[in-house]
Amino acid sequence: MVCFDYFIPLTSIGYQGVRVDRRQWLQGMAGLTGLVALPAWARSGHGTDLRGLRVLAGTEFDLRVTSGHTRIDGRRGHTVLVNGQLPAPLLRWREGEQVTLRVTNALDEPTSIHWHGLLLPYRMDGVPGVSFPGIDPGETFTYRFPLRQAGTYWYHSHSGLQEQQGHYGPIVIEPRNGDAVAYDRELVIVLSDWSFEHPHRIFAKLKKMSDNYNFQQRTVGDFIAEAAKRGFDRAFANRTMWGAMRMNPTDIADVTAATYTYLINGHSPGENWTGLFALGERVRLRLINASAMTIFNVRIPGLPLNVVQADGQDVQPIEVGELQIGTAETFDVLVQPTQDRAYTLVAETNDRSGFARATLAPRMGMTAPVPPLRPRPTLTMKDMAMDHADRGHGAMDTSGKLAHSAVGHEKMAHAAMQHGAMDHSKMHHGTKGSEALDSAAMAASLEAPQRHDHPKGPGVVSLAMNPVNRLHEPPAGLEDVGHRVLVYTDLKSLQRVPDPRPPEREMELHLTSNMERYMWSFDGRRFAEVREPIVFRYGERLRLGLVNDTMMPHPIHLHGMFFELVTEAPPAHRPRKHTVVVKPGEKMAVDITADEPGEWVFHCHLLYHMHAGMMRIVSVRDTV
Ligand SMILES: [Cu+2]
Repeated sequence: MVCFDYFIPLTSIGYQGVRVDRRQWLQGMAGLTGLVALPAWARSGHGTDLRGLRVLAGTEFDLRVTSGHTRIDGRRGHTVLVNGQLPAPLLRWREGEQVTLRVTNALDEPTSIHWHGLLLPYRMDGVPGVSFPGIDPGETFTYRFPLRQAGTYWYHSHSGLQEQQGHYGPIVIEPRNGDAVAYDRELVIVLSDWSFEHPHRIFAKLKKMSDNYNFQQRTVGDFIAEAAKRGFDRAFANRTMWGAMRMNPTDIADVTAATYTYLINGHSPGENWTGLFALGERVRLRLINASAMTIFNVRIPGLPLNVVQADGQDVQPIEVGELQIGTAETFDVLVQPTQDRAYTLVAETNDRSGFARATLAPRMGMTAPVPPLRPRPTLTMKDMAMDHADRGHGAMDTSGKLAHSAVGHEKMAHAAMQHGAMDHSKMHHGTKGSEALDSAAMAASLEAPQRHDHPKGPGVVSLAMNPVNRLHEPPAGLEDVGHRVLVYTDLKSLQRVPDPRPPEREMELHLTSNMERYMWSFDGRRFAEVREPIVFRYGERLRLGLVNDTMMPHPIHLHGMFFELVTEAPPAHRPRKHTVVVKPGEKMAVDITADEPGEWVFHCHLLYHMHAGMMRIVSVRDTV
């Protein structure tokens, strides 16, 4: 289904409402070489600075990385810019072409660009020290690679913490053989998190006190409310349990609205970036989460979201009222506004400390109500992989017995959580015969216990005792929102995946942490402590198990290759992704075809988790 009535919404001043036929536009682009600047696609209520999306199209590009200042909500902040833009320019490419990008570093520190989600020779992947040396100040590095795929992607610095300061931009690659999705207009929506604090300062604060930015600790008032709802005993038991484990059930996000302003296309909620539509149009929103640390829940009150693509890959359309977009993920959704009114796109952070906001409207200057932040979610026993019952909503609500048992076995929980020394056999003995052993737990205890063969030590404070697959569960806080929420098991590849073979080999990797010391790692070892890479044999089909021993969700990203989420979907139609959010206490698996030789990084896409050590090298080679 090829859609030729597509047009480019040139909504900047002087171009508003101009329709451009897609073929004309593409022909126009084909004739241009070098740097092509089109008018911004978008504008904000404030207009005129360096923010918003500027499009660069063609096959040759010059990108210049500079440091600068920009005003957000009237306050001046220090930024890292590409061609003077925040976000970096929207790169518009065409599948099958070869692109050349000369990236010049005008910073006084090294920089780099990583092309997130793109299949390319590893020397072009842009990770300093792994795939290339990085780009020193004053130097130009030329990236050159063929475009072997289509879809929505993005790019960002892989040097230091530059990404937090604005060094990220969107990529749209037009399919060579027509789009599977028919639409009339597209709007690219880049979500990000901005801080006036320097990222090194944020990191230093997190090291000192990991819940530094958590201003949402529970209060006496919360306790009274909980006691009124569930009874004093259960409320008290719940408190005591969390206290005994020295953990905080409101610890959903490390960095919050206490320091962040959440941006859409570089604009704060108050600046209200606005995208235009004409009534009845099918509008394709290309949602990109380019934030450093933030997972967003996205909805447009009054408009269902028809999800058509995930991480650049077409999926069988699925209509939802809301979706969660993890850091570094992309989702394309179709919406079709039929009323002559404005709609608010609200991207609430998963801890509900703040939100990003934009407006879709038939005319500039219109607004719609912004829904208030919903109550924040709290962690459950399931997030600690301690809930044996397959609960529907909120472990504590349906398994009070477990709460009591955890309190009763305070020492055990304390030992396991604080020192990480306790192994599973002990854990199972500890609970056996206690009043906590309900039938579900009994069933669980008959299964093989979760193995933890990795080193433990100070970097491993918690072990997932009974991790479960949670791909079918809505993310925390979206269990009871009254509309359908996208879950990973909803995603089914539209096209057949290139390699649906069953895996020949399995391996398992644990996501580990000591949150209090802000240590994040894989298998208990930080990146700096690991010499040897994870080896994939070239051409092999591999199942990689991911066990989240921590109480936070981690968006896990593999460079250079897609993987398929192992779901109930037929193997040929499992979703192909470059990034997957692994929930707390979750055990899940992805299948990988190791057909891209070279050295690739594999890491958590929460910037400060990666920086703290949650990263590994994957080496795809002929010999092991
Ligand atoms: Cu992480």
